[in-house]
Parts: sequence; C-alpha cells; structure tokens
Amino acid sequence: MRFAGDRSDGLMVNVIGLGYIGLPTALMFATHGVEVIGTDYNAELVATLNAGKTTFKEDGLDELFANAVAAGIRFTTDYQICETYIVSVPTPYDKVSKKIDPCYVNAAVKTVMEVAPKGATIVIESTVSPGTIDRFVRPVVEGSGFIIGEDIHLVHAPERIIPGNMVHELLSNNRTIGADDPAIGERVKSLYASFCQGEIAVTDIRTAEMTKVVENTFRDINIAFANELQKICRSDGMDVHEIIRIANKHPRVNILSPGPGVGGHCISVDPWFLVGDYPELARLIRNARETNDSMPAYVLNRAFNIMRETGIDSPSKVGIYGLTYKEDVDDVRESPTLQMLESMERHLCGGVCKVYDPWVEDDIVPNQVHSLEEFLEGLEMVIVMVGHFQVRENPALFGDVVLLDTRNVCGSGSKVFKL
Ligand code: SAJ
Repeated sequence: MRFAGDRSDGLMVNVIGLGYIGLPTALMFATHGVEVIGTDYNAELVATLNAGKTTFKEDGLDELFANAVAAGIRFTTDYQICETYIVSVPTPYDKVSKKIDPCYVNAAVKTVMEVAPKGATIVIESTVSPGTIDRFVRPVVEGSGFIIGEDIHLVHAPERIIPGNMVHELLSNNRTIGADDPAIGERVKSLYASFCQGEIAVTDIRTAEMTKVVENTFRDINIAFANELQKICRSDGMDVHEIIRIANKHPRVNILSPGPGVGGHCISVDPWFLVGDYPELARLIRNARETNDSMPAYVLNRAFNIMRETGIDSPSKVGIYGLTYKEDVDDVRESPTLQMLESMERHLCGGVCKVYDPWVEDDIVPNQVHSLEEFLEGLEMVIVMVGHFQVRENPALFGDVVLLDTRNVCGSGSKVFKL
C-alpha cells in the first residue's frame, strides 16, 4: 500500500527494515512529531505490527509502540515516495572471507531508487564496514541514473543503542551523522534531534562508518581481555572476578566481565569486517574475536571437569539455563548457548541436556522446556549461561544442584563453580 501524497507538506520519513533497530527508531520519530511509515519486506511482521503487537520484547517498547500508533505511524511492505529514507536492515558477514555481505543494504537501496523522488536523502543506519557506502551503495544509486549530491543525498547515521535499554538510549545517546555534504548532514541532524537529546557529531561518511565499527570492536577486545584473564586465573587458582573488581578501582582501568562468549548480531559480527578488509593489520582484533569465540567450548570443557569432580555421570543430569545472547533480552542470534550446543553435537552429546530460558517462548533447540519446574526435574547440575534478572534477584533459584555459574550471578557455596 502506498501512502504517498497523504500529506501536503511532503515531510515524511520511510523507515526501511522494522527489526531490532528500525522499529524502535521509527516509533521514536513518530512520537516526536515526524510522519513515519515503516516498511518491511516480511509481510507477516508487518501484519503483526498492524494488528497492534510488537515483534520482540524490550523495556518500554510496548508503550512507545502504542504512542506511535496513536501519533499515526503506519506499517506496510511497500516503499514510499518521500524525502527521507532510513535504511535499517541486517549486515551479516561472509563466514569465509570475513567481509561484510551488503546484500540487504543493496537490495533496500535498489528498491528505494525505484520510488525516490529527486532531492531525496537516503540515510543508512545499518552498521557497515568502512568503505561499504562507496563500494556498494553509490554504484546502486548511480546505476539507477541518479547523480549523488544533486538528485540523491547519501548519509550514514549508525545506530548505537544497546538491547535491553534501547528506548532510554535512543533518547539519550550521542550520535554520529556522516554526510557528503555538511548542509545535508545538518538537516539530518535536526531530524534526529527531534528525539535525540545527546550530542550529534556531523562528519563524513567514511569516518562515521569506521567510528561505529571501532566502538563495537573496542568492546569485543575488552571482553576478550577479560576472557583471557579468566583462563589465566583458572589455570593458576586465582579469582578473576575479585582481581577485575579491584583493578577497576584504578581511575584509568575498566575491564569488562568474562563470560561464556560474545553473542548478538553486533559485537560478534562487526570486528570481523575489519579482519576481512585488513587481514594483515587487524591482528589484535582477529585474536580477540577468536578468544571470544573459544569461550563456549571452554565452558563445555569446564562442565565436563566439574561433572568428573562431583561424580555426575551423565549429561542427561545436566541442564542449560539461558538461550539468549545476554541477560533480559529475547534475542538468540549468535548466542553462546547455541554455539555450545553445536560444540556438544560434535562431542556426540547434543540434544541430551535440557535447555530452559524464561525469555524464549518458541521451541528453537531440542530438549527445550518452558517452565523452571520441568527444567529442574531430575537435574543434578545446571550450567548458567545467561544472568537473567530471574537469577540475579534469586541466586538460590536452582535449589541444591551443582552450578556452573558462567556469569558470576549465583553467589558462592560448596556447589557453586565459577567459570
Ligand atoms: N558480554 C560479556 N561481558 C561483558 C559485556 C558483554 O561477555 O562485560 C557479552 C554479552 O553477554 C553478549 C555480548 O557480549 O553476549 C554483547 O553484548 P553487549 O551488551 O556488550 O552489546 P550488544 O551487542 O547488545 O550491543 C552493542 C553495543 N555496543 C557497545 O556498547 C560499544 C551497542 O551500543 C550497539 O548499538 C550494539 O552493539 C549494535 O547494535 O551495534
């Protein structure tokens, strides 16, 4: 359905891609006086939104959604004729070359070009590797017969919000806007300033691309450092959490927490873009990725050792708590638990352990159960892969079983083993 022409002043934003970033961004614009139409090629997702339901769980999202609907936001599978497009589609990487796979961004921009009027601005919000807009997006626009800078303006405004606190961060985070033309950058800055109370830096496109990837890479390296410390401390009987806690009292030290691995569609993906494009230079970055990717197998190995130590003789007596990539979200993409289950398949013990996550309602892995009671029945050991609020508020949640606490959320005791 095309809604263009509904408005007389033509000030409308078409948000392309209504996933984890596109949807809250569209809702935020709509609740701050901008006319928004959200477009997604997934008809089922659009139907769900049009039926008044959100498509994932996030603090404050339902209320924001209701307010945006009241403000007139609309959802459709069609691209609109308007002056500003915001593209927020996934950017996976090729698992072999480690380079970005721009297929979704390319396809979205190509379809935008079929409807965009002259003078329109295309804002890419998706995280992309430095040079992606030059290498892939510009040729798509030019191939459609448009002159960039005259007929079409290109902008990169990478998102920065953290799942679990998206609504608050959309309002308060600082942002980056990269544009060819500073005047267009300023115009897009005013658009985002309709809701964003943070500082908005205007720069060029390549700097904006690189800055975003650098932010996530910095966090990945910090976590890898924590995970490496974890392994060193385990090998020599030291308490990594106590060491990090004290080290972080230093005014210039801020080490993140070790854990069962790094998941999600951002931190576990974006650093690979740099490795793919600069294989000879991005050595530390590759190392950090490999360290973090090694953690699910490390957890499994630790679990086998604890089973031996405590006399637990069968994986069927062991349960896995947590399927999401981190606490208090329902997103399972690249989750350490899924990676560990793959590793278990290779050790021929896949599908044996019960799996439970209070945030995941759909059945996505074998032997998944949907209540804590069913989960705990017959278990002698639980591997805590995610520190959901349910455990943080009640570290005794699992009763008298042996615990492998990969997130340091279960307190201490003779049956609590840390990673
Ligand atoms: N993790 C640890 N130890 C920690 C912190 C995180 O093991 O101390 C793990 C988490 O459990 C999870 C993974 O790392 O598996 C990533 O989680 P996260 O909370 O660090 O980050 P994301 O992926 O949810 O969101 C990140 C954020 N980037 C930064 O903080 C630099 C967010 O601001 C970005 O908008 C988002 O990536 C994105 O979309 O790029």
